[in-house]
Amino acid sequence: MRERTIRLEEEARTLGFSIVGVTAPDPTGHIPLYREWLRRQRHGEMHYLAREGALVRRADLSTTMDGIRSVVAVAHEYYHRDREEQVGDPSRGIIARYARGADYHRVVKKKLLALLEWLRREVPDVRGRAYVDTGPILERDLASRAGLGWFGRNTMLIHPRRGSYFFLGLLLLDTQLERSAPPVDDHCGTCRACLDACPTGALLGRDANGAPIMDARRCISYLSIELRGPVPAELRPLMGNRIFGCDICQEVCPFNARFATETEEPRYAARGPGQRPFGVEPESPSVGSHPGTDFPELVDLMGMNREDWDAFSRGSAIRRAGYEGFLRSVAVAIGNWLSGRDPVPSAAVEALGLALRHESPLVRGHAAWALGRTAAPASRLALAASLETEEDDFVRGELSAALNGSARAD
Ligand code: B12
Ligand code: SF4
Ligand code: SF4
Repeated sequence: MRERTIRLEEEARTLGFSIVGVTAPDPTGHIPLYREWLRRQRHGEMHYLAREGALVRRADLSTTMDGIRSVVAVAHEYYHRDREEQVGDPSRGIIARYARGADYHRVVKKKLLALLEWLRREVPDVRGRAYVDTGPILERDLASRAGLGWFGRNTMLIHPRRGSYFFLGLLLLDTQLERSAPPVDDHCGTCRACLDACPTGALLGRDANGAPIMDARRCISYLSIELRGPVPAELRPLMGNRIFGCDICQEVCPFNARFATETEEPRYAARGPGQRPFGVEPESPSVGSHPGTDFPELVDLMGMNREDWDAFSRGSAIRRAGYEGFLRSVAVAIGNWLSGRDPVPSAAVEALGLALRHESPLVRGHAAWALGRTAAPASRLALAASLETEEDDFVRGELSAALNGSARAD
C-alpha cells in the first residue's frame, strides 16, 4: 500500500501538482465552527454554503461517495510575478492572480482525471471522483489533514516551503491508500501581517479553538465576485483598484514572500488584449476586442459591451462575477482613481459619463458614486443631467448622494 501511495505521488508530481497527500475520509470535527460561521451570517449571500443537504455532505464524505476509502489532495500552483510599473498605477485594474489565465476548475480537474486514469492501470476496478471547488466539500479541511499545509490567520492553507498560491484539488477513491504525511503545525507564530494589511477588516483573527475566522461580507474577493447587488458604500473606497478577487493577505504573508515561485503552468499566464483564451478553439466565434487580464486599463474595461465581455471572460474564472457585477467593480475602481486627483483624468470622467447611460441600473448607480468622488465641473454636469432623466430609485439615490458630495474624501 505504501509503495502504491509513493508511486501515485510521483505520478501526481509528473502531472504538475507540487504538493500531494493522502488522508482517510473520516468525518470532520469542524462542522460546529462552520455552523457558527453561518449563524453569524459571515457567508453573506453565498447561500450555496448554507444549504442543509450540502452541510450534511460537507460533514461526511461517505454521503457524497459510497464506499469511499481514501482522499488524495493535490496543490496546483498559479503564482506569477507582477510588473513593478503596473502595480502602483491606479488607472489600471488588478485582477487576482488566480483568475488571469485559464479557468483553474478545468485545468486541475483534467489533471486529476489523468491521475485517476493512471491509478486505473494499477487498480483496474477503482472508482474515483474529482473535485476542484465543484461540490460541497471542505477542501482545505481535507487538504490540511492530508499534510498540504496549515490554516493561516488569513484562512488560507499554507505550505511551510511553498506558501499559499495554489489551488486545491481532491480525488475521492474507493480504494485504500496509505496516509502519506502528518498534518502541518501552525507556523503563523506571532505574525499578524495579513490582519494588519487587509484593507476592509475582513480577517477577524483566530477563535478560542484556534480556527481562523473571516467575515466574507467584507472581503474584496466576495464583494467583487460573489456579491450580486450594490457594494456597501462604506466598503467601496477600501477596494482600491482590485476589480476581481484580492491577493493582499497572501502578498504580505512571509511564507509567500519567501517561497512563491513562478508557476510552470502556461495556461495560468495573464492574457494580453484581444487574446483568445485557452481551450477556446480557433473556429469558435470571434474573440472580439477585450482589454486583457494583465493590469488592464480601467477606462478600456468600462467600455466593454456584452460581446467584449463574452470574449474577455470565456474560459476564465472571471465569468463568475457576471458582466454587470464586473463593470460595477470597475466603476468603483475608477472612482477610487479619481478621488483627490487634480486635474482629474478626463478619460475617466468620460467613461463614467457614458456608464451613466448603461442598460444596467447596478452599473449606472456605481458610475454615479464614482463620479461623486470628484468635485470636477465635468463630473457634476454629467450627474445633474442624469438626475433629470433617471427613473430607477437606486440610481437616483446614488446620483443625489454623489451631487451632495457624500462620496468624496475631501
Ligand atoms: C467560499 C469560498 C470563498 C469565500 C470565503 C473564503 C473563506 N475564507 O471562507 C471568498 C469568496 C471570500 C473566497 C475568497 C478566496 N478564495 Co475561496 N473558496 C471558497 C470555497 C468555495 C469554500 C470555503 C469555505 O467553505 N469557507 C467557509 C469556512 C468556514 O471554511 P474553511 O475556509 O474551509 O475553514 C475551515 C477552518 O476554519 C477549519 N477549522 C475549524 N475549526 C478549526 C480549528 C482549528 C484549530 C483550525 C486550524 C481550523 C479549523 O474548519 C473550517 C471548515 O472546514 C473554497 C473551496 C471549497 N470547496 O472548500 C474556495 C477556496 C478556499 N478558495 C480559494 C482561493 C484561491 C481564494 C482566493 C485566494 C481567491 C482570490 N485571490 O480572490 C480568496 C482568498 C481569500 C481568503 N483570505 O480566504 C482556494 C484556497 C486555496 C488555499 N491555498 O487555501 C479554495 C480552496 C478553492 C480551490 N479549490 O483552490 N473564497
Ligand atoms: S482577500 Fe483581501 S479583502 Fe479578503 S481577507 Fe484577504 S486582504 Fe482582506
Ligand atoms: S501573514 Fe503571518 S499571520 Fe497571516 S497567514 Fe501569513 S504567517 Fe500567518
